[in-house]
Amino acid sequence: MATKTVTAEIVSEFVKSLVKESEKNQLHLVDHSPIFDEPLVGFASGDDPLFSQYKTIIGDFHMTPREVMEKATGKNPEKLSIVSWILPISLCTKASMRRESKYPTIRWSHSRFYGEQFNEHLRAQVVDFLQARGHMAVAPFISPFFKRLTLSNDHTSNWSERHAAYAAGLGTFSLSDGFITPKGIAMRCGSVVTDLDLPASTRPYTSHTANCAFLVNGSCGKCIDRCPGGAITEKGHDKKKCFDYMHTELSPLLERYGVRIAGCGFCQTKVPCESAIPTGLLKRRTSPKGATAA
Ligand code: B12
Repeated sequence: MATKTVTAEIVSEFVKSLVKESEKNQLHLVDHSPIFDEPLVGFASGDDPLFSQYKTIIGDFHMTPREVMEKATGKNPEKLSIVSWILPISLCTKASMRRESKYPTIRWSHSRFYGEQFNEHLRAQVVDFLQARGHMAVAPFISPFFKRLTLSNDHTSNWSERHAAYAAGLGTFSLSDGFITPKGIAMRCGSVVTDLDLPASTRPYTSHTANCAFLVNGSCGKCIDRCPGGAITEKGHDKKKCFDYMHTELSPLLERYGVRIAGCGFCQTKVPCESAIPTGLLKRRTSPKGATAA
């Protein structure tokens, strides 16, 4: 039974205050500056039909919020909501990447490695915050049933944080597969499923690729040249090439930077969508080229 009314604003403020105040959100082996800037927070209904559509778009293995809650608690509450957040990479880290073209900087790699540790902490803290107030809450990504899957050429999972963020009105996909938000594509994201009845955020787009200037009107495509692994073409993003580049070419960085995964991030920096939706390019009257991201 809920003991206190928890509103969307309270949840949003909780996420923002942790990002602002947590020592875990720091590049503690570089200069103690924040890994992430102020987050965006959005909400979706757990019964949004999009989540059933993801079974076709992604695969039958992708869990709906009801399946997540049922699997984690054995219960099927009347209401379900998703809290989703976007953690924009700091300006200083993005600036460091703009000067590079082959190897990510230590700031980027530590933002990938320690930033995801902070993101996991944030998921756990949001779950604790909601449970302490009498609500059910589950963070799929840090649950024992979360799975990454490698299916022939496809790298996927049974809970896609970006598809949750799409449902919560926070952005759309791009030619590189990256997720373009009002604070840009250079970000990490996370989510929690809860039995709270939170008002769903508006989705200010009509297609899942509406923020990508290449896919809308062919006026961009900068991520194609930025990708050091040749994984992005006019046809889209080759996940195997992307994975292989990160895990072979970039492996010497692991020891040098003291991380277990270095990330990459060239498709997310020095591109027009790096820190914002590229509205100027989206308004251009050119015709769409190449792939649809479907
Ligand atoms: C597996 C994985 C990978 C794989 C595959 C990535 C991929 N595109 O799926 C590999 C190893 C290649 C990879 C690479 C990277 N990753 Co990664 N990865 C994941 C992981 C663990 C699962 C992704 C997943 O489930 N994908 C599901 C598939 C289906 O997604 P998709 O193929 O991109 O989806 C397409 C279709 O669904 C399509 N679509 C078609 N029709 C429709 C219709 C509708 C309505 C909708 C909504 C969509 C849709 O749209 C999408 C784009 O084409 C997530 C964490 C998580 N649990 O979400 C992180 C995650 C995706 N990775 C992330 C990052 C940052 C990276 C890297 C930049 C590395 C780095 N850290 O430096 C690179 C490049 C990412 C990229 N360009 O996509 C971030 C995303 C950041 C962003 N801005 O988008 C995530 C979300 C981690 C996080 N917690 O923030 N990653």
